[in-house]
Amino acid sequence: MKREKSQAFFEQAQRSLPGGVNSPVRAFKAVGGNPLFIKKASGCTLTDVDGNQFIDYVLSWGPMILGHAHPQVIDAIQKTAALGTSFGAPSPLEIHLAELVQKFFPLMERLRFVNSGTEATMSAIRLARGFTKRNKIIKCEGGYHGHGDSLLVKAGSGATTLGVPDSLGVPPDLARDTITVPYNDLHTLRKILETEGNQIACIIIEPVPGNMGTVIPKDGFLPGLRELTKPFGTLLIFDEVMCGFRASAGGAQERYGIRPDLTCLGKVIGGGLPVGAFGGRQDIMDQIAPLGPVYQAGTLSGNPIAMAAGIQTLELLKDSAVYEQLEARAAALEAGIHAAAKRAETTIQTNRVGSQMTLFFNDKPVTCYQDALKSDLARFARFHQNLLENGVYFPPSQFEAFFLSTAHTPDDIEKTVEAVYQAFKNSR
Ligand code: KE4
Repeated sequence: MKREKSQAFFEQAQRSLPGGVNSPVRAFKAVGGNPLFIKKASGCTLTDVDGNQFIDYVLSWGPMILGHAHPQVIDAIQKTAALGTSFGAPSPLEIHLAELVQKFFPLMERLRFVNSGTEATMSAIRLARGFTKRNKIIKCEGGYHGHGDSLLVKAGSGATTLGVPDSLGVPPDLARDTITVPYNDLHTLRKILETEGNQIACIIIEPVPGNMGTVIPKDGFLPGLRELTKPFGTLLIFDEVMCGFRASAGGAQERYGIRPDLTCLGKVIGGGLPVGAFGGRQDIMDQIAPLGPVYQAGTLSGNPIAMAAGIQTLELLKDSAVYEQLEARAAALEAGIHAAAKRAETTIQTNRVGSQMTLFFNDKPVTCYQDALKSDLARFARFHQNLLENGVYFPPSQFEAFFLSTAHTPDDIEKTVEAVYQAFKNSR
């Protein structure tokens, strides 16, 4: 595979951008080799600057659920941009997207748009602290909620990938207020709440984690979590930035029938443009400025072009046939991966919820962060590089999820399964 142009861009990029990238996990550090620089994308295909084409399962880390450069989304962006790119004042587009989001997430009685998932979770925990007048928060080890200081404690995703789950620069006094528990472990959670529950503002959780790789909630875990928090007045925040629109159209809260107090969204709601959102119970959200004393703001929040991309994306996701197709394609890919593993006499695990999935090089089922850490990272690296050579683009980390879009065809799935089989064989 030719990589000269990507190599040249990577060398040039490192002279202005730390590590040559604008987000660490893109640097390919965990899988070796250097990142590919992308020229264009359409449907489920990425084309890099050397002209190599790949079937894409990163999909910009989730947002591109309709595939890249969907004609109706591009048209909405172009038409809106021609009317002005940013007003710094409210526009009807913000109401339109907010009301659309509420159709998928009706528990978000009030919501606020921001520009990233990080801003959404950072704002949500400040709100929880302001509403409860408590400082401590609980998160799961291996959970990733963006790079807000309080949340970079035993964080997953790129933080684990690069071996910095507890980032330098986070004041120890702040980190001390973040308690971590294992995912899928109600016993530990119960013990902590029983001893200090009345000091804990919130639990923030990926109800279906994707940042330790995808992990499936054990029966009873999410309902138990909800019930455990109530007596202590600890708020339950579902970070559905990734699993929203992936676990189901209404995310994990719809799939598992759980009523969180607050929800954070991102990725899909921007249709590939920078949008995040946090929202939930009106009595809590009314504490947000300008109504209440919890401050939160943003120059480009509710940006008209981003709103237009999100509106068009969610309008198209209202069609139930979309989710029937996503489920069928994701199930076919998962089955194909297991068939390829059997053929290649390779032991793997897969965890899939809806159109979000992870393939683990692991002898045992992965039910939490500690399980995920036992995966064979060297084998994953060789597998990933081999897949690339065979024209398939998986996330460059064992601690990430990959995704399906409505643009992936049965033929793409078939090609992917063959590439996976070759990569199993050649990565031994
Ligand atoms: P952003 O600030 O990256 O938009 O969202 C942060 C975030 C919050 N919550 C969850 C559950 C998330 O998965 C994320 C971001 N996901 C990572 C990929 N695992 C983004 C990719 C990256 O960091 O470059």
